[in-house]
Amino acid sequence: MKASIIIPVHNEWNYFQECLNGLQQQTIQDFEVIVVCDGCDIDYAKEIWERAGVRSVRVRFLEGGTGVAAARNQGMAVAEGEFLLFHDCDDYIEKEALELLLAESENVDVVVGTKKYTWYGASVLVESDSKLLQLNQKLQHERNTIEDISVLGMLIRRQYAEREELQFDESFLYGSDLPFVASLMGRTDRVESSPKAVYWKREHNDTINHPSLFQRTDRATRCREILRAYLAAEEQWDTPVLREKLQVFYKKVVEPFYLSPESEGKEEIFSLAVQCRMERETADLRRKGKSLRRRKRLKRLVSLMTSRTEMKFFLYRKIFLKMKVKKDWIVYESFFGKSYSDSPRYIYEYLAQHFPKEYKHVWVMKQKKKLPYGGTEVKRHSLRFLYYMARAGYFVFNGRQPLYIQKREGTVFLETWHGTPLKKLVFDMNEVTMANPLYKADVYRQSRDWDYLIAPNQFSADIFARCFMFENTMLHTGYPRNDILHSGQGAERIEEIKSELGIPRNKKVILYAPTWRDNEFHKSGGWKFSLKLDLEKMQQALDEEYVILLRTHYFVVDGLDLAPFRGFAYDVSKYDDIARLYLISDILITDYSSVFFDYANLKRPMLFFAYDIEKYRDVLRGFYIDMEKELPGPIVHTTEEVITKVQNLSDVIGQYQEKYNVFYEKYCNWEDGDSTERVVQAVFKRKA
Ligand code: C2G
Repeated sequence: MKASIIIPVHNEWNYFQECLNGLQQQTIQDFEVIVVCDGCDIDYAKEIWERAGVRSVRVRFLEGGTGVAAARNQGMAVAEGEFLLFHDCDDYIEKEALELLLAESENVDVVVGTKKYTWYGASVLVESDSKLLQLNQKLQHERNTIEDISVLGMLIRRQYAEREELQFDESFLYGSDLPFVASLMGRTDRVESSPKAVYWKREHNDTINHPSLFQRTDRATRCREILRAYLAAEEQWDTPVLREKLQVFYKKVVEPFYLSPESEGKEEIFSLAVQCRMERETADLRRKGKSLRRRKRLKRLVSLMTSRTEMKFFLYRKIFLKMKVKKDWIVYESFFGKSYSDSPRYIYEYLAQHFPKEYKHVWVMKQKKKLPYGGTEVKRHSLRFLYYMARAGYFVFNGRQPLYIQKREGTVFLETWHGTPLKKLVFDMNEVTMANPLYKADVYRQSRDWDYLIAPNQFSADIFARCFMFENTMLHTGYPRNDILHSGQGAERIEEIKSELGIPRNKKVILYAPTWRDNEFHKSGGWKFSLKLDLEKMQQALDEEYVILLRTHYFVVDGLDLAPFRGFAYDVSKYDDIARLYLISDILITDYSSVFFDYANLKRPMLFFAYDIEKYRDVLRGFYIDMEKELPGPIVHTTEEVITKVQNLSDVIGQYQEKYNVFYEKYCNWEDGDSTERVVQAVFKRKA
């Protein structure tokens, strides 16, 4: 048998299946697998193994081991393969990895492959575009310290390891790889490399529930372990590489640790650094420490005087947050200030109409706008924004607040959110393919501040509680934003909106409102959108009877050039409130946007132009519902299909009548035109 693959498992199942899939796909299957359960449920490990279907190889499950080092030693003790390969249970290897390593193994003791870091599973990296690959690359450049030296991705001749009695030092929590690799490399010249054999080391995107060992190790422990590991390693391996990488580690990790206010363990770390012959650097740091800190303070002072941003945040922290909270001030924000819309708008209008004198209303708005009822406007992140955010008694937001906001004791946060979830959210997401791989940890921090969260239906209430790990008050009220769909369908209102938009009154209206794609973003910020509907064909076929309104998602910054389709296609992306567009539309075309849950309140026909459904569902997000089964309208993939369905609308309506009724019952039955009132009564009790 060519190889023994040793996998310690420590109750961390998130990526284990993927790890086993990687093994199952190896182009050479002449290996055994030794799974060492380090305090984990061995039966569950066996179950996942069965599921992965790694049929052609022998597997053994061992119980015991405390810590990675002990588990690996245990695995080594029973290994029977000619070579050893250590593999963590949350990583995966490319399918030729073993074959490529073995190809270089004749007459050598160690074959070194390539270890790369990734935030994504194999399917995402293969399928997705260059953006994710760029993010991966960036991460690799950020590393390259001595911490990075590890046994992962190496093929080791078992006889050699046994002859040299190589063992992982079990006194380490985190740093046992370094001395092990040093002994391995220091005692033989018979080393080859196989750069194309790739081992993917996986970063965990859920640092709240499933942090990796690296992510949960604090800086003091990191410093202590790695310096101690260096001491053990330099005795074994005479190479300048160790020293160079130690210097990088010192600069990147030890120095910032020393300069940070965390105080525990600094002396111990300094004395370890001195033992590592970093006396000069340590003396420098000690000497400079005080002056460095003074200089840092001075620098802060200068930037306070010269930078408006610094000054703004200084005032926020030191002055505004110390002023009294005003119970009757309310700050509203909808889609990050991009529009005056959604549930915050309707809550505002209700409060302004019913309690005209009792509140001061402040709206976060990106562009200047004349607000009804005399609300005050502020720009997101501006000084005035910080002032009101420090003092308001209520926040009514439909999205996430900036991370720097500190909610005061006595402030009530009403989070309205902005849609019934179709696409998986936060802690329900498996892969995080958006620009920020640590999105889950950020949302977790933000949602700790939410006191109330509005659910449009029971389905959402269940999901929100789980996906946000939300434990405060869920409001089972329906969305205030949809009240207008029950009360505002009068012909007059429709005429009014049509003339506001300059659309002919004698034509029927198609509204096309797609969502955004997580991975299609610009480097400079904002998301991309490319129109896949062929407007020329649409115009030719439908111009007589219809006009089409195109509305991109609020994240999208790419403009639409509709000049050639004047009189037929209208760009309504900047129009404040989509609910008013629903009211004038005869058909909705969308994809994976939550807009269809709201539109269903009108019981009007819908088409789902889901040209990239496989990628969206299987790679980017994953869905909560089975689209094919539940949607109250047909899924179409081409412009031709869209046209045919529009031309045969009465057939579509007939075919989907039953599904529509079921859908309506499940997602719209809380919404009856009085959601706003219910929300206000629950949250603004003191006044209402
Ligand atoms: N929206 C819009 N125009 C679009 C798409 C969306 O005005 N072309 C508005 C709608 O009010 C919609 C909301 O933005 O309900 C959310 O948009 P989604 O496309 O569903 O996407 P996202 O912002 O990712 O929110 O639980 C809901 C999810 O969070 C989805």
